[in-house]
Formats: sequence, C-alpha cells, structure tokens
Amino acid sequence: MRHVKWFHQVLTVLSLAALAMASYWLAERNHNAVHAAISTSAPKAGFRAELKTEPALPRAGEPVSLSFTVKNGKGHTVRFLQFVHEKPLHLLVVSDDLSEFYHIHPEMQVDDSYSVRQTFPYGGIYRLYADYTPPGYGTIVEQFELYVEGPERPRVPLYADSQLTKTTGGLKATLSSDKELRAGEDLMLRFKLFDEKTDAPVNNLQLYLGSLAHFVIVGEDLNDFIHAHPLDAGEVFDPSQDPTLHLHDPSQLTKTLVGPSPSEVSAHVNFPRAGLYKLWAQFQRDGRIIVVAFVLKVAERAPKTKQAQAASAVPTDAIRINVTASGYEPSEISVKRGQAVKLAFYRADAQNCAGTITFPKLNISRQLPVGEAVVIEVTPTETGELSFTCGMGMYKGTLIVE
Ligand SMILES: [Cu+2]
Repeated sequence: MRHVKWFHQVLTVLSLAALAMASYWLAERNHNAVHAAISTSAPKAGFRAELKTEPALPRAGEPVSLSFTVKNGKGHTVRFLQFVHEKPLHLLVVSDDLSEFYHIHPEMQVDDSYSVRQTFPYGGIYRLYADYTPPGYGTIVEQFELYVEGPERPRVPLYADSQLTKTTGGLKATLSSDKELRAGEDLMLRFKLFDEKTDAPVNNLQLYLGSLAHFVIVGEDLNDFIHAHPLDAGEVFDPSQDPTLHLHDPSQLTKTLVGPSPSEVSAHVNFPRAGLYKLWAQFQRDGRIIVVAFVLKVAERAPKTKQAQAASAVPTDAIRINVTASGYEPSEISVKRGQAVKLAFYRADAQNCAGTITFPKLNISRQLPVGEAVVIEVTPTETGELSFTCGMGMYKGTLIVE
C-alpha cells in the first residue's frame, strides 16, 4: 500500500514538471512568434510603420506575408503613401551577414496595410528597411529585425573588394569615386557599364522604377542605410505628363527612356561613419533587373580644418534649419513681411537630393555641402506661404509670412 502512495506522489510531481516545461516551451514559442519582427528605429516626424507577419513566426522555404501599416502621430492609419520611384513603399531586405539582398514592393490592401509575400531561403536574422513617404512629408526609412525559423546557412564573412569591376548578368560594371572613400564626405560614385561579351559601353539600359539605377547601401552593423539614385536619367517619357493619354492605373504610368541610355551613371553618397559597407546597384536591361554588389571600406572622417570649423558655424542672428534624412527641422518658420531674415541651412549628413536647396518663387537655388552652414537671406514682400524644397522636390519647408 505504501508503495502505491509513493508511486502516485512521484507521478504527480513528474506530470507537474512536464506541465511546467510544456507551458514554458509554449510561452517561449509564443514569445518568439510575437516578436519575430522587431522595429529597430524610432518614429520619424511622428510616423511609425507596424510590421505584422503571417505566419507570426516565418519559416525558411515557406512564403510569408509582410504587412506594414503606417500610423501618424495621432495613431491614425495613413492610407495613401506618396508614390516615390513609382511605388508607395520600397522594402529592402538583407540577411544579417549582408550576403542576401531583396528589393520588393508591398502593395496597398483593403485594410489599408501594405503587404508583400516573400520566401526566405534560410533561417536566421534578416534586416528590413521600409522606405516610404507620407503625403507632404519627407522620405522615412524604418528598420525591422526579422527572425526566420529554420535551417541556417554558414555566414559569409564581409571583406572589402580589392578591385571594383564586377561582371554579372551580361553586364560589366566598374565603380569609381571622385574622392577617397571617407566618412562625412560628399562623394560622387560613378558606375561605368559595359556589355560583358563585346566590352562596348552599354546604351540600352532601361528605367527601373523611374530611375536609371537604384543604389542600396548598408553598413556592416546593419544600422546605416542609404537608398540613392542617379541624378540624371537622360531624356525620359513620362506618360503622366502627356495630356492626350488618360491613364490612371499606376502600372501604365511607367516612365521610359527616350533614345539610347548613357553608359555611365553616378550618384551622390555620403557615408555616415567609417567601416565596411555593402552596395547593391540595380540596373534594368532587356526587361531583367541586374544586381551588382560591391563591398567598400570607408575611412575615418578627415579631421576638421580651422576653415571647415568656421564654415560650419551658424551666425547668431540667423535661424538654423537642420537638413536631415527626414527633411527640414524646423520645416515651418514664421517670418515678418518686409523684414530681412537669415536662414542658415546646415546639412550634417546626406541623402541624395538634400544637396540642393531651392526657393522656387524667389528663384534661389544653392548647394548645401555637408558640414557647412549655408546662409540664405530673404526679405518676403507678400504675406502667405513661401515654400522651399530640395533639388528633387521631395523635402519641403515653408516660410509663413505674416
Ligand atoms: Cu523599390
């Protein structure tokens, strides 16, 4: 009899332990599921994108829906995102060793989210960069870390390329820079493109999402992200500008190049810090997207000369306007009609188009070198709004003249 009692006690203890372990396992699994996608960036201009994945815990080799819902500072869903480069949202995805790269486009859904299906080939950590533009605001890039369950592949170590000519997809690309690759410098990266077979300069590039190329650059710690585009695309036919065409479907509004393409494309880039960066250059040719990747080593910032220190100083009687990755801060300034006002634009880091400032109504256009305070003096003659924008009209600011 005593044995039976002892046996029951052991059984109870064992089943309690099993129960505890099962609930711990379940909690752990649920914990992982809920947190498969973690946002790694702060809200910008009050906007925040929420990422939901379906299934909640993505598995390698199985399709997963990535859904983004953009909310404004009041927590309201932003339904319509501005079409930039022909898409409302650009999603750049890299594996955490930077050996995998995807550039995909979530589309608007009936629930006002933006969703795209993706299949991750391997398990592990991926970094997602959601690049979107709320109407009337500058471009915002939010980062997410995504954990994918499943077999992982060996990590690919990151080494700087010793030679900067790569051949892929029938295209030979040579990368050069107008200056030594140094952090904080305004650099012009140039890509010379040749046909792999003939070695002749290419002349049949096509526009990809309205641009001759897309450059995506990610720093080795995954936090630094640059999405750059060539400034000049040559002569472009834009159906949305042709009044004889009554086209409303965005897919019919694709811009096309007129005539042969240039064989060189270049873009302004500024690396925020020293270290290794991987650059993916995307070109379109014969209807195919060709991705050429380079690993670049960026040197430390040049020590600031006395002259540079002086140039970066903002005069005491000027209004300082910081030019950052998400636009102008402040973006609205109240001024008095008939009174001269000094505006000191200071660009600490660079996004492509923020290198120029324009006051269209005043016919003012100035370059904004990184690290230099550029003072523009205006005397508004009329009350109302006086707008200023970046070179491509993506960043906007307003002088409220009273
Ligand atoms: Cu895109």
